Amino acid sequence: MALQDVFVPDIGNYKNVDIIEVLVKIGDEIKAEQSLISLETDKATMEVPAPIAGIVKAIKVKVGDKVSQGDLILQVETMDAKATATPKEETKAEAPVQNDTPQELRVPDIGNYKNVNVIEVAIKVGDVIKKEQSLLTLETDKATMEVPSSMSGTITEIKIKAGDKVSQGDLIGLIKADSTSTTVTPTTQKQTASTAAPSKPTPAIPATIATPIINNNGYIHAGPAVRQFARELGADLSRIGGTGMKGRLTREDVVRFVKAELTKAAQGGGGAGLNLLPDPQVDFAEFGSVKIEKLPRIKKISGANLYRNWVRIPHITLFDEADITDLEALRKAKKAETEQQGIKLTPLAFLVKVVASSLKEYPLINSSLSNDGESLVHKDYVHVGVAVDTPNGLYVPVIRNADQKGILNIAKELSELSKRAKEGKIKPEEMKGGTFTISSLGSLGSTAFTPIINMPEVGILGVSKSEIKPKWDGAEFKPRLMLPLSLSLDHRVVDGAEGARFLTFLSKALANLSELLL
Ligand code: CAO
Repeated sequence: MALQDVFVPDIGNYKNVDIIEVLVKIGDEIKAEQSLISLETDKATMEVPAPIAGIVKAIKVKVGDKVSQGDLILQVETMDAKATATPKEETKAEAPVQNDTPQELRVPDIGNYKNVNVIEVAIKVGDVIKKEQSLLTLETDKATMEVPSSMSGTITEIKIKAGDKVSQGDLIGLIKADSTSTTVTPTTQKQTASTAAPSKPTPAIPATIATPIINNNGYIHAGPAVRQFARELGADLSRIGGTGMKGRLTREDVVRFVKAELTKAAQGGGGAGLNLLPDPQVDFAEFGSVKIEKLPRIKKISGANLYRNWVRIPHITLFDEADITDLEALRKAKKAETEQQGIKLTPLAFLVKVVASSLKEYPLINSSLSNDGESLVHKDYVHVGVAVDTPNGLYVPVIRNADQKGILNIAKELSELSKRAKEGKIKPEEMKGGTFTISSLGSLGSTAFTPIINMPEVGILGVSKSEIKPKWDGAEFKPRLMLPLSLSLDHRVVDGAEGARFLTFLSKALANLSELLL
């Protein structure tokens, strides 16, 4: 390990360039290529990446300093020497053009890059924008660049969408230039955004929230590293107020914003606005001796999923009993024979088959909500997940195309999958792609329960222990084996009436299995 000086590299012809952000602090462990400082000239914003990996031992510059090539930035205790990196550059557009008729906005000189990914289009038709306001964000494997507008005016047409690839000179859109607007400096973007779109004023900053949450109305002043960091955390930059030099968004702003959101969520607030009381903080040892045991990993993962599913999905649960007297007679008749083939034939295999066939009749219950919640995704396949209780927690392996398989094949697959799940040998891909889940507590007991839907599925069938009950056949009471069913549905997708029709169909199909099989 050695202490190594890191200098400002070749930054073109620029001299005495403003440092607008210092992205590391003493003690940080940095990687080669990680951004160290952001520089801003009147033409471009650049980030200076680390030429080597190591630990930051001293920082020789601060925000507001002016630097040129060769100036000392910081000292790093090296761990791994890497090739020298070149600065990343956010290129800005060329000189303004003003005209009364719509003008073309084109991709300016973006260095040697070609076919660069458009990751964000920051404008829409009708937007009134200011010169230097960001139009697009481009991303190469080396840098993220913002393309600012070369003039003020009203956007009349957009020719590019996120996901497109662009090169210098490509048409971004058309703008009706605003002849009355004057040049706006690129660094006053918050002011720019609010004056540019007076119909959408920037909301007041709530005094109670540590991180100002604002709507930037388009132009977000943040460097590539901060954008990348925010993307990794899923933080929406347009909701974060920049506290850096000239209103620039810093890494700390993102961290503060995410912390504030997490705190709100933990307190039951957050987007859901539940405004719950905080959890009770109980010292259990006060009431007797206790032992503390860490939750197993799978329990933590499935717990977080169950919690989200319970809170986010409006569940409706319907209960019914299916007469499985004939089904059980058939199962018992076949049991010895199938055992010789090494197959354990339990009621669950019949259930998987009958549920899969019923889902073909009621495809809504086999559907999912699209990610944006605006559409339904209908699936042509039926993959049934089965909840398996294991010493490590709950696993849900999936039986694919269960509607097309015979009961014996399903029984074989089921015992093989549940055996491997219980041994912790199930693969993640064997638990993906389910369209509906069955959770059977039949071998264990219980008369009914409220199963939690496995998002993004919209239904789950809970099965409890079958029991012989007296059933009136119109002339006399007969002993019938009744199987309790508990069907939970996502009420956003399936109404109770459709759910009841599905459950009745399923119960009848279980009672008249021979009809279904024929
Ligand atoms: N009613 C009465 N008996 C039942 C039954 C039911 N609904 N379902 C199964 N049984 C019987 C079986 O017939 C078998 O008896 P025989 O050996 O006499 O035939 C016995 O119970 C044991 O069955 P099994 O558990 O070996 O097999 P299975 O196919 O019923 O279940 C599996 C497999 C993997 C689903 C089960 O082992 C399991 O893990 N269940 C728990 C699921 C769970 O925890 N769900 C979550 C609930 S919410 O947290």
